[in-house]
Amino acid sequence: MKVHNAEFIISAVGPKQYPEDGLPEIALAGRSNVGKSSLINALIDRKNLARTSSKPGKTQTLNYYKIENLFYFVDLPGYGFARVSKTEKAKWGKMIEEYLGKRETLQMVMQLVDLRHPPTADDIVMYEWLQHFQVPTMVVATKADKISRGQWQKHLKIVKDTFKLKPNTPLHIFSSETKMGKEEVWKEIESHLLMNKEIENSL
Ligand SMILES: Nc1nc2c(ncn2[C@@H]2O[C@H](COP(=O)(O)OP(=O)(O)OP(=O)(O)O)[C@@H](O)[C@H]2O)c(=O)[nH]1
Ligand SMILES: [Mg+2]
Repeated sequence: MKVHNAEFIISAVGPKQYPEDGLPEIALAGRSNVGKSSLINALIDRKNLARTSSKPGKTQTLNYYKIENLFYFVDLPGYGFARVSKTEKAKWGKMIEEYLGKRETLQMVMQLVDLRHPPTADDIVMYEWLQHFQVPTMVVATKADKISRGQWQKHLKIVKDTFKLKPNTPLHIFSSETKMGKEEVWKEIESHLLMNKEIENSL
């Protein structure tokens, strides 16, 4: 999908601030610094619409980006950042659970992992939680440019095995740096959005 219109809507801290227009939402989950905001920017061909940072844990809110007036990307705050207080962690948990567990317009979660490393304990908890609540999930293994092509399959297998990935969970390799995997990820998003009849004609 070639995106012509993408705009930042709101940094929400709770349900009262979520948009009310009923458009479908694709959320991005993953460890802090894994590349969630970078992936949004890569998909929509914008350098810095979704704010990225070299300081992990920067995104502490749910950031809504409206794409072509068709759907939202929701950039979720990253987890697993060690230097966050207990209170902050509890606040994060409540916010995420409230969103992932109750948001009716949520269509799919893109769970990001770093292709270089096996998914962490936090990653596994998140994946299992999503499966338990039957949230459609796709896994994106990113930062692929940081390892050589010959290593990709080996690392993908580690991701698959560590998650005990369900056969119906798509897994894609990606790089925000080289844009590798962009088409495949878009295809996956589009096929999820197509399940929503109202947008079928607009894509
Ligand atoms: N080489 C390479 N670097 C990447 C890639 N994706 C992200 N990065 C870098 O990783 C760092 C973190 O990226 P972000 O997109 O800000 O990560 P995030 O998941 O949004 O992090 P939080 O907002 O803290 O949760 C930045 O310095 C990015 O430039 C990638 O595919 N390849
Ligand atoms: Mg971010």
